[in-house]
Amino acid sequence: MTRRSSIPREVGLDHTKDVLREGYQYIPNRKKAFQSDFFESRILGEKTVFMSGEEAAELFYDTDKFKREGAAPKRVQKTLLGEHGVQGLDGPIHRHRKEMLMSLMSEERLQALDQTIETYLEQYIDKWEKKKSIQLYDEAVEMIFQIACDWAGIPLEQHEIRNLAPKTADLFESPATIGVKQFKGRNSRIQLENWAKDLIMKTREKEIHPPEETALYVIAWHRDLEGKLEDIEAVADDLLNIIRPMVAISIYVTFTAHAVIHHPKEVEKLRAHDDRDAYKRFIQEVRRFYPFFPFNVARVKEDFVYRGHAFKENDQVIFDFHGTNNDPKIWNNPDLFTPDRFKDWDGSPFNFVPQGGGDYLGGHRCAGEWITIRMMQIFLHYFVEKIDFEVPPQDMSYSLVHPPTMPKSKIVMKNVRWKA
Ligand code: HEM
Ligand code: MYR
Repeated sequence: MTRRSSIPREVGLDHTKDVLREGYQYIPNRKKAFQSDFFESRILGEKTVFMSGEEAAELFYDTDKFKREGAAPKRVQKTLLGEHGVQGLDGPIHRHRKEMLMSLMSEERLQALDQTIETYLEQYIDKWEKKKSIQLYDEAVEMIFQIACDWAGIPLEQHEIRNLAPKTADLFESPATIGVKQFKGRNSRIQLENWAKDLIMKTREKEIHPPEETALYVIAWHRDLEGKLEDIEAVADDLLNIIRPMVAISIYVTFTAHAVIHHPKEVEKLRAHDDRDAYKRFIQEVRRFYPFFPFNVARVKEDFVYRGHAFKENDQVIFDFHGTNNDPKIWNNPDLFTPDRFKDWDGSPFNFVPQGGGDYLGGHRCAGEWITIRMMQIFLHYFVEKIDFEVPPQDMSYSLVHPPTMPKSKIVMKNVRWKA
């Protein structure tokens, strides 16, 4: 007897164009139309199961069912991720490399990072005071690139900052583009991989001496499961897997400012000082509410049946981060910005997934989630308690189509000054 699949199917030959046209909304639109968290369609010439919501997250992060080898599209590997980093690994090799990355996230190292962030923020605010206005996103990219390198034990020459900071931003700005922007992203990756390899070689040859606790040291000296120094291509990608996404926090910094500007009542609650978790809740709500990473892709490891649907080895599946964070079955009034909703959040690893879900070591959940939250909290604290600024007329709207998105004006702040 054959079981009928309970997963609706979108008719038509290929829907890649619809994914490009609808962006963050492609999956949520069909989820609504089909009244189903799971549906089948075809993109990039392949049958694909799309899934969204809490049950879908639990399935997607089941590493017995799905793998990442050969999952990411080439245009994403050649820009955002690299071809040899931790994102494309499975099983014991993945865990071994992920343990190395997670070892960089100890409370001590996070505290050191907090300090570094504050030092740079203070320098930049002194600089901003001397200018009429600043564009927050571009300032954040340049500042956080230096913060990331400083924290990671990477020596930087002054001229490298202006060259390499925007190239790092190209990596996450280009994966979903075609034409000139895609070409630029690929070129920036080639240059940054050469830079990373050079740093690792110089560390191994003791030409430079990053402190033992830093990312550069740990990554350069990491050994594989057979005890050999890791392949340089692999660890260069993983060094960039620290620097690049730290710089990508610039997008969240920009959305944090957007939220501060648009929700003065919520900002007043932060200033009330009677509730230490209020900052964290505000940041969690920024990560839930604003679109960033739209979805991710995996492949079926071995045949299995779920909801009557036969998942076949190597079939493509796509899980919807943004739609899960805005799922009305999980969140009341998801389109309202309401930090207090996090007072009652159950902490599930499957219903709030701005940086992926599931397990850090056993799965592919983002290694930098704690860094992201802490860095955003520090920026928020400065926006709310340390500086004053004016907001000149500008277009702060953001598209829900092209990932990653951000406010069109990149947030212009005028007359930035320290609070008296
Ligand atoms: C993986 C988002 C910041 C390092 C991921 C994933 C997402 C994500 C969606 C994939 C989860 C999956 O595959 O299912 C973000 C966002 C960030 C951010 C929106 C905000 C800017 C960071 C930071 C770091 C980092 C600051 C490091 C310092 C990584 C690494 C992985 C990853 C190494 C791969 C994990 C693995 O494959 O096991 N991130 N991330 N990310 N992220 Fe982040
Ligand atoms: C990072 O640098 O790892 C964090 C932020 C990256 C955001 C990139 C968003 C666009 C990616 C589209 C990917 C589609 C994957 C199939």
